[in-house]
This record gives sequence, structure tokens and C-alpha cells, in this order.
Amino acid sequence: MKIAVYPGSFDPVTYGHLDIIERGTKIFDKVVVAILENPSKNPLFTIEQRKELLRRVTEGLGNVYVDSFTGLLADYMIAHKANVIVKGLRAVSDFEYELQMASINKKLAPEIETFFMMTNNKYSYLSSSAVKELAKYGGDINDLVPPQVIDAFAKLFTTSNI
Ligand code: COD
Repeated sequence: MKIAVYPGSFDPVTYGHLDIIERGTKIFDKVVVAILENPSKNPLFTIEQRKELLRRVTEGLGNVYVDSFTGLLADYMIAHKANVIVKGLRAVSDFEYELQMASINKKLAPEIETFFMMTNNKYSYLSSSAVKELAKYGGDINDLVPPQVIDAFAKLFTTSNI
């Protein structure tokens, strides 16, 4: 069974992420979307909110599982008997970072492969950071994130006055 892990921050999930997940489900038997709980980052959405959003936007896809992890991705992969890391590539800047990550992961766990998928041209400019900035200043994000994420922003902004 080919188990792929798609790791990220997903703060929040965008249509760019979703496109990679959907395409991944056609290639692998199981796609685990693994959210890194990174204590050195200051996310806008909590880990539970990000998990819940990912679960809701992928519920129509039968072979997707949402999880979170701490520490090294290679350790998570080994613990879950997963053999492929899926990554999305947008620009050359992504490539430089991802080459370094793939090389480190190869060193830590030589049996694990990193599988790169080029971004869909429609979403090549799209990032969670850009979405957060747009949402904060009232920009239109309807074409960038699923409706569940728009609702989550609305809730967050009404409760926290950000
Ligand atoms: N189109 C296509 N792909 C996209 C798009 C888009 N519009 N937007 C994002 N992506 C891809 C990214 O390139 C990435 O592959 C993935 O989706 C997730 O993106 P983000 O922004 O949610 O997540 P990142 O980049 O912050 O995630 C970084 C990781 C958590 C994957 C990374 O830090 C990691 O693996 N950390 C674990 C610690 C570890 O093992 N470190 C190794 C030794 S240093």
C-alpha cells in the first residue's frame, strides 16, 4: 500500500493545498495530511481549528486522513509506515527550500522518497500568508480558500477583534 504524507502548516488550508491533496488521492492509496505543531511559529488558527477545517474540506475524498505531528517529519513517517512525502512546488524559492528538506529527510530515512507536484497554474501565487493578509484587511479571498475557511476567518475576527 502506497501511503503518502502531505505535511505543512495549513494556516489555513487554501485551494492550492486542496488541489495537491486531490491530485495526490489519484496517485496514492492513502494521503495523510499532517499538520506540523511548531512551537516556534505563531499560527493564526489553532491546531484543532486547522485539523477541523482540513477534515471538512476533504470529507468528500475517501482516502484522505488528517493528523498532526510534532518533531521530525522523518520520525513521523517511520512511525506510520509511510513511504512518500508529497510536496507542492510553486516558485524557484520553494524549490531551494524543498531541495534542502528532501535531502535532510533522505539522510534521516533513505527509504523515504519526496514526491514533488507542480502547482496548478491557477494557484501558483497562492499562499496561506497572502490569504491571512488579505483577510485581515478585507480583501476578497473567495477564489482562494473554501467557504469553510471564509467562515472560520469571520468567526475569528468577530471574537478576537484582529
Ligand atoms: N500550490 C501548490 N503547493 C502549495 C501551494 C500552492 N498554491 N501552497 C502551498 N503549497 C505547498 C507547499 O510548497 C508545501 O509543500 C505544502 O503545500 C504545505 O505548505 P504550508 O505553507 O502550509 O506549510 P509549510 O511550508 O510551512 O510546511 C513546512 C513543513 C511543516 C512541511 C516543514 O517545516 C517540515 O517538514 N517540518 C518538520 C520538521 C522536520 O522534519 N524538519 C527537517 C529537518 S530541518
